[in-house]
Amino acid sequence: MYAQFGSRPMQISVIIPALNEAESIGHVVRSMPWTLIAECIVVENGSTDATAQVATAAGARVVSSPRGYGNACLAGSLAALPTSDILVYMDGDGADIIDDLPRLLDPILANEADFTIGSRIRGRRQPGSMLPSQIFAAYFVSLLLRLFQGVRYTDMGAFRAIRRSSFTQLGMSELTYGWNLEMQIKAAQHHLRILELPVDYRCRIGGESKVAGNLQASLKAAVRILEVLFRVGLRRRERNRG
Ligand SMILES: Nc1nc2c(ncn2[C@@H]2O[C@H](COP(=O)(O)OP(=O)(O)OP(=O)(O)O)[C@@H](O)[C@H]2O)c(=O)[nH]1
Ligand SMILES: [Mg+2]
Repeated sequence: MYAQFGSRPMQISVIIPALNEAESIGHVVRSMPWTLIAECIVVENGSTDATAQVATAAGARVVSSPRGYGNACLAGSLAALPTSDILVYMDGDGADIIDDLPRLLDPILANEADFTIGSRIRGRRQPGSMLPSQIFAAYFVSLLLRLFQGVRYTDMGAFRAIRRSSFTQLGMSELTYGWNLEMQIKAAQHHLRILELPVDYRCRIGGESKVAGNLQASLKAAVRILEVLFRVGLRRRERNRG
């Protein structure tokens, strides 16, 4: 059913950045479709709770990285098995719905896309799972991306899958909460085949919000997102003008 890489089936690595997610990470890792994926990597950097131990006990490979969300995503990507063909990213708080994973993988496995991104805006959201400010940010950034990059996204959610060879092409460098957006902009700039698909979303199943529910962190994330939008987006546009 799935595409082959040479003579073998394509291999999938799931990468989960997790900071103080001991309450949820065990459930998230245990819910993985183990017959479909080759490995689940949990990237931890500075948790003060038992995130690493719980994740290991649930079957994940735990790696550590310097501080920061993008740093964790990058470290997880670099730690993926050398034989992995597709990298999947999702959150460790149980908000992403693992049943949506095949929907993100299928177009890549069928060689119809290089990058698939879940849109919570287009999916079904549990009430309260996204704050009004997050929904506004998703619409606002989508509008700017359409204007600056000519690409249509509706969200900047974490749940996504990318062909590993395409990921390598992007040269990801943003080590903060701007990581997700940088990937989206660079995917467009590198002319990847991008497919946005609806995914469902629920409230985190335990623990504390590191971003959306924390005013200071949200403001910092907003600044980083805007910075990435203008630094990565405008710079490449100017270069393209030659
Ligand atoms: N390793 C690592 N993980 C992080 C860091 N910051 C956030 N995360 C993880 O990134 C994911 C997203 O963070 P959340 O706190 O869920 O952010 P959010 O989804 O905007 O907020 P909620 O709506 O409350 O869930 C979670 O799995 C976090 O544990 C970090 O600095 N390092
Ligand atoms: Mg969350």
